[in-house]
Amino acid sequence: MYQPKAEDKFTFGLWTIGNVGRDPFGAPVRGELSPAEIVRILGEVGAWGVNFHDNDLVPIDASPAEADKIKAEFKKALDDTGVVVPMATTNLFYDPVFRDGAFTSNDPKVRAYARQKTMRAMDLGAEFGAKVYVFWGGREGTETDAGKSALDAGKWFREALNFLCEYNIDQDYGYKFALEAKPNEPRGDIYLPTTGAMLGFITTLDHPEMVGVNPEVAHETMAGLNFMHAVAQAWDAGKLFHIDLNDQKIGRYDQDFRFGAENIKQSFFLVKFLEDVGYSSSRHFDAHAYRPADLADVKEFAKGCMRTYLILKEKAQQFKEDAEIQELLAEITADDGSMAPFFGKYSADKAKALKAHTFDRAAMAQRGQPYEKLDQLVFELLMGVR
Ligand code: GLT
Ligand code: MN
Ligand code: MN
Repeated sequence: MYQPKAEDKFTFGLWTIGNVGRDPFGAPVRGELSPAEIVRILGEVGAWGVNFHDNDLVPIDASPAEADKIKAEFKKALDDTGVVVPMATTNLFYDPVFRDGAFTSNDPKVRAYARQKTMRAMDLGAEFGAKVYVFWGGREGTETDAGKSALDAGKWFREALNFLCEYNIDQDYGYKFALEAKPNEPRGDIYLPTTGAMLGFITTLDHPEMVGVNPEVAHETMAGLNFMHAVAQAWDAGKLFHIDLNDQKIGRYDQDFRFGAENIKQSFFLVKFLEDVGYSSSRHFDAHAYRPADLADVKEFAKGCMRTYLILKEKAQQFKEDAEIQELLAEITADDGSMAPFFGKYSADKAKALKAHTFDRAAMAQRGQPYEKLDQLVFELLMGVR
């Protein structure tokens, strides 16, 4: 039971399984794994896919011969295990050149270099069949607003994305771009800090149909927001191209914990949402093992992410089949149809009729909702006592 299958589309980044446990206060605690080794681990634990930044696969200073060797080994591991590459992205944050951002750096040379690096990374992703291309602007922000115009930064970011959309068309790569928001870290403030901000920004692009979002649990939660609500808005807009699943305590640094490690109920509502609407793109775990973990425990971390998702998926099914829960829901959402003439599209007659209608406000205000009872039932369902 709870064995991952290909149709679950569970994916991990090279940087997640390969995370060496470095943090701002401490050196790596785990050894480096080659991309091919990571693919074999993913095959072993039953994941469907692997995603990468350009430099997770090919180090930034690799010679062409070194790059060819790494790519050949990676390709062999993919072929041996059946692991696929659904998503690729660019590392526009690690190298010192990006100290003041990439597409929004004040230095035009850096802005141009960021475009060049991204086009090359798109080539690399396409070579391995990636169809989703993620943009996480980790360094696109400021510590002080004294020296950078937020308006210019927005224009530069828009122009870069427009340029790269055209490159996508030119090369016939068929990528869907997925913008990933984060409120802060590593910058003091990152531009377009929420999924909602990204959704608004997308409508200003030349090819809005090509661009969607990649919301991450940890990032909305850092800002104290309800992640599932952001996901629902993205879904409603037809923009949920990818999702980064992990977990996080509110208000902390970006913890990227194992999916479901922190907030079981929120994770349940998220899985329930994704399953109810029929989300069918990658379920990507952008998480890493706790720093004390060794390699054996890293594998437990990866298995745990997928197993938790599948357990919560089963709970979502139980929620649907639970008679008492469904009865309560029917009561909560009851509709006798008497208001139907006032809903739907506007017409002058409808407006006139609604204005003339008499509501018994006091009686309406008397009606409570049994959310306490329902929520307790959800809790008991999740605890396995129903
Ligand atoms: C980095 C970041 C993630 C992004 C990755 C894609 S890199 O690990 O913390 O949230 O999704 O660039
Ligand atoms: Mn994160
Ligand atoms: Mn992420």
